[in-house]
Amino acid sequence: MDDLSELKTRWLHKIDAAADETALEAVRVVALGKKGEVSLKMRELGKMTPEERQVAGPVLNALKKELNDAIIVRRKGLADAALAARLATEWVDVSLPGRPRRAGTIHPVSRVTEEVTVIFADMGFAVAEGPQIETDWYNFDALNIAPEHPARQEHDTFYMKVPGGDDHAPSVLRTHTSPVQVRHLEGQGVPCRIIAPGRVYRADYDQTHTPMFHQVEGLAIGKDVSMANLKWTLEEFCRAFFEADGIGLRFRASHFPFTEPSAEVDIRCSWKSGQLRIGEGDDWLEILGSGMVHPKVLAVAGVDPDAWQGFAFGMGIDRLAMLKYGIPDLRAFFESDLRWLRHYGFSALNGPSQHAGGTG
Ligand code: 2NM
Repeated sequence: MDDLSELKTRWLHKIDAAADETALEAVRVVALGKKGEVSLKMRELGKMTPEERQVAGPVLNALKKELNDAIIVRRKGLADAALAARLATEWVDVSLPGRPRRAGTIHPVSRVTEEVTVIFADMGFAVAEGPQIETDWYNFDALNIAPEHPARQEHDTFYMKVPGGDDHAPSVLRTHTSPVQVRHLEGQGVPCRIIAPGRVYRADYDQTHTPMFHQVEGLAIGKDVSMANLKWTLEEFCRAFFEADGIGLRFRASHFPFTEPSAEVDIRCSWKSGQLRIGEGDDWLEILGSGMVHPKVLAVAGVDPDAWQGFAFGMGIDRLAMLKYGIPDLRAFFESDLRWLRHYGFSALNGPSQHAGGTG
């Protein structure tokens, strides 16, 4: 059995020399596989005498087992070494800071719309919406703005060409969100307490005007909703929005076709070294228009003006944003300049609905 001893030494050496698991498997196939060297030796047992076989059989079996065991040990060693090598090169430092990814920001108009919505929601106002392309009837006539009324020109209305023939009501881009409120009265009736925030359009462009801007209007109708309720509501709103308790407001008689009486509201402010401060000082800044809804407007919307009354108001969301957050040029609001958006934008993780806790 000397040749078996040589064979064993040779294969043990090859097993030891296998550089990786693939090489080791190749060695196993050539040594112990079906047509492997050891298997061929096993086959020779068949040609032996029983006596010879009784000696050679156990020796061959022992050899086969020894080589198999050596392969298992070697395989485990190679696998451990391979894992150790991967661990040494592929390790990840999970304590490293992540790659910075720039988060987007909430536009000041969106932010202020949310702030205003939250404040009025606390006072029981729901949000109403309507189309941005309106008929001139909803945008003007229903609001007591007659065809020859100068407001139609003052508003610098965008007229729309829409298919439908000559008897089709002219369409306009809404110049205010009041039509939303007329539609709401028609559809939902009274009593009501709503705000209508949204885009409005007027052909005007300079540092304080863009052809598209944002308004929020409010409407409260009840059996005995009064000018006093209007005054409290707007004072409460300004206190909450500008985060100043002793905020000074001035109600100045004015005129709108859709309200009677009408009042414009100024907020106290000061200009110190070019810095605008809201709420205190000796100057006044106009921030909104308001009044008691005109009986004609109620009647047109199907509400009996002898039984119901209420107030309405309107203000510019973009203008509120400029005042509260010190943004100088309205035009930049809609230029989508990323540096501007990053500078004046808000974190999405810091919404105004948590405003009870502070500045949001
Ligand atoms: C303003 C000023 C005063 C107003 C009126 C109505 C409606 F539809 F009820 F008649 N909505 N909004 C209104 C009143 C708007 O904006 C400066």
